[in-house]
Amino acid sequence: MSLSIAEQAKNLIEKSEKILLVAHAKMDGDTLSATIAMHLLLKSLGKDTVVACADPVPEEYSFLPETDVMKREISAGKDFVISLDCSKTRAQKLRWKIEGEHLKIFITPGDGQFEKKDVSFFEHSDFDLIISLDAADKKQLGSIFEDNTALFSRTPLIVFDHHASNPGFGTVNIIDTQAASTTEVVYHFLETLFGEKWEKRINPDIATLLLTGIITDTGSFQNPNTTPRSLEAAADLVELGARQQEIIRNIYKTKNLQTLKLWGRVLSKINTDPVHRMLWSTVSANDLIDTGGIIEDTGGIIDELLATAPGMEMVLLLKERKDGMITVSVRTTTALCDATKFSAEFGGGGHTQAAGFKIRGNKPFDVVVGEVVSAAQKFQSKRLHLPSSDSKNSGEKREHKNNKTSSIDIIEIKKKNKNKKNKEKDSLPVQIEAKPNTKSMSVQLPNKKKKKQKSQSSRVDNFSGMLEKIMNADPIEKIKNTPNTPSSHKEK
Ligand SMILES: [Mn+2]
Repeated sequence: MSLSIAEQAKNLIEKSEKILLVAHAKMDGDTLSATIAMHLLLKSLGKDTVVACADPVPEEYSFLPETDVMKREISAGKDFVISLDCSKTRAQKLRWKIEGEHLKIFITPGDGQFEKKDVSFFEHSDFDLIISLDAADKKQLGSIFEDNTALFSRTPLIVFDHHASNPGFGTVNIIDTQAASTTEVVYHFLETLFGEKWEKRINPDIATLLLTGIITDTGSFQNPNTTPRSLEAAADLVELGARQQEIIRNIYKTKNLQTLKLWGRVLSKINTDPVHRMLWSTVSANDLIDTGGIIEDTGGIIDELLATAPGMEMVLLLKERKDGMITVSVRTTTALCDATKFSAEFGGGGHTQAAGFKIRGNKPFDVVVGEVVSAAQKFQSKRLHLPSSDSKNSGEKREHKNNKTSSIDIIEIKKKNKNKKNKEKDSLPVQIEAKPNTKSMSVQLPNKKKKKQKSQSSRVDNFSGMLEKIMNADPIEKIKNTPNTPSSHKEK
């Protein structure tokens, strides 16, 4: 971040009174905490702020301070202001009426008389400045941008972001692609904003918010975007009073029943292709309906898939939204496998090891899944210099994933740390391990149909009682026995 750009942003903030702060739609921990932290920081400078996001605050983040300031829509308009100088004459009474096409305003003086020269006019825009946090382009701001395009075109915009695909859509762009999160970008900006004693401006609430973005965007420091600089920032924030345990407890250790069911469903649908070193799973609209989960619940699943992907380079999670839009999250375990390059084939973007794209769902979800997986296989074939016939075959076989899966053997699901007491059983420490030499791995969660395997799945005893109960009640079983099986479940 060049100092001059940061200085420009500081100047814009200093001369603005009313500032609109916008988080990107489908809010995540980073955009939410960056936006609320900025709100608190600007409030401490005496600024009037409005904080908005097209989508609601996900439940797991409701523990964060001041999340109730977040508005779903804003009222932006250009007011015409009539100003009356009352320094010589006091205004006692004000009334107005509309006569024909005219609005007439009557001001009764307390004493003396008003003159023409006491009246002046000006336009008052709702906002002097807009600040976008963690959005890679304007479209990601969703309805906040779409419903207020005029406001966006007439108001200066500061963009804080860390996405490499960000074209710099602001008047001033503070985009640091090396930062793990937008909160990290904001953190590094504070020295410019507040000067020498900047650390004094960070109270425990602001520190907690800034740390939340770093923790959620690095998957709790597990993702490859974790850098010495982000670790350093995190350490500083803890020193400044960030409540790290509260963040971990609320985001990673609290999952409601629906979320657990949904995660179980997604983890049970893992497909692997060791030849192309890739792993993928899907969340269909039916998965959401059947489990009662919401699309926001799937946020951390991709990280869970990454953690369960030994030897895999590319991890895909394909989600079918209710409106038919299909979103694809792409993660890679090595920078050699560029997730942005693959996502760009579908018009998406992001970071080298964490990117994504969207597909308008004109085709059935299964077909799109097949096409994306096939494209990923081709991408990997080319990169790994695999014989071309190989990718062709895999591509053709893709619609029969199960045929390709040589065996369904492993099902080792256990608590990450079984010695820990039940305290942690609300967390989702699902670990799925592949047996060595297993060519393909498909994970089956235990259910009644698999009762014969009970002795084998007695390993599941390691699992917390709660999760076991949930899995026994997993609606997958019911669906399997229903004649009208939704197509998205047939792939099992
Ligand atoms: Mn982010």
